[in-house]
Amino acid sequence: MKSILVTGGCGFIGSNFIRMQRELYPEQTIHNVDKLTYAGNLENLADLEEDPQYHFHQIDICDRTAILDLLKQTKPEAILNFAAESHVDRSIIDSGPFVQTNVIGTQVLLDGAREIGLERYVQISTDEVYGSLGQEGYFTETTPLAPNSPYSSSKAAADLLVRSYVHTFDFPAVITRCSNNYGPYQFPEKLIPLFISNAMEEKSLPVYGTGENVRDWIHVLDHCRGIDAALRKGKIGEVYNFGGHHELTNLEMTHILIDLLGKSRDLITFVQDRPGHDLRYAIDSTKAETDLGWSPQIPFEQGIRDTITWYQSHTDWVQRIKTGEYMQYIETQYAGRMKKDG
Ligand code: NAD
Ligand code: TDX
Repeated sequence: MKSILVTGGCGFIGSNFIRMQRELYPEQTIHNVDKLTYAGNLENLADLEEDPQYHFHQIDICDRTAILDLLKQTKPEAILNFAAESHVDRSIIDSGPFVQTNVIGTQVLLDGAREIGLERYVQISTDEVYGSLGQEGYFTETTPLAPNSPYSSSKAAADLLVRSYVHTFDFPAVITRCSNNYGPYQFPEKLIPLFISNAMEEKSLPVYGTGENVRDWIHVLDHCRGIDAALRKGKIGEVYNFGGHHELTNLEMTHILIDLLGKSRDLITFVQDRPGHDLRYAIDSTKAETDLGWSPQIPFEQGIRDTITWYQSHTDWVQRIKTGEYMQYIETQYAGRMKKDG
């Protein structure tokens, strides 16, 4: 492809995806559309600032006029929609921005894409749209949608909108649904970067409930490779699940981080549970493996060590985030939740 447009490219997964695209396809031009919310950080792609094939546009995907103008002006062959409000806990505090960006923003992109006759649209979705698993079983692409949080229901709404455009307008879209990502540039509100940076500062690690909830962890670059495969090899109208085949309880993950950092397990504090906390996510990615020739490549043991090393060597990046808005969020989210020390 000559030109692609990525939304949310200044966030965690989008910035890793753009960097990977520049390495894999040097001839390709990339337009990055990002509103720069609290989670968007120009520093994440500072290394591409001088790259003539990379163009940044500070635009809200909900701004219909600005999006349509940009699409007409740049005429990308594909759009990859990463832009979203992405943190479950924030969606519990206020679901407004989630409905706005995740649902309305997707609608604006779909309409704009139709107007310019786009060739390919990829909606970056999540395994959370399937709801929660018990101790057994896996999510497949045919698992019924049963989102439980305002975040996941806004993502499911967007998926259904995409599905309806495929069905009604023959719109050329695919949807990807991935499990929990970890890796460099993840905003330190999410479990892994929050716990790494807290532990590095000898601050407590707030484990929700009993820490028995299970997540299926995948390195962000494996997710990005899957999205690239879906973009180039995915069949229109199809959904592709990606997972890391690496399930851990939150407490197991916390112990791994503490041990690799050489810190004390006394830092763990069990706090009040997340309301509606999904018990377990686990992905069956057979379809992506069979149809896209994709499989995760980065062993968890290697990936998590590299991630810790990245945070240890990017303390400035973390410290620049840990100011005003961030500290206020941490106060709102964690003050008053303390249950008992463990
Ligand atoms: P993130 O919060 O790190 O980044 C989101 C980016 O979107 C930020 O750069 C932000 O500025 C931008 N953005 C937000 N609202 C916008 C708007 N209205 N207009 C333009 N830009 C806007 O999120 P992430 O973890 O990188 O997730 C990216 C996508 O992947 C999301 O759609 C998320 O649902 C999905 N996803 C994430 C995970 C995960 O584990 N993090 C797993 C599966 C799927
Ligand atoms: O302080 C914490 N304590 C804690 O116990 C935080 C921030 C999280 N947790 C738990 C909640 C979850 O069971 O850790 C687990 C992981 O939490 P998050 O990092 O917030 O991720 P999760 O809620 O699982 O959602 C993530 O994966 C799917 C992403 O944030 C979503 O964007 C993605 O769709």
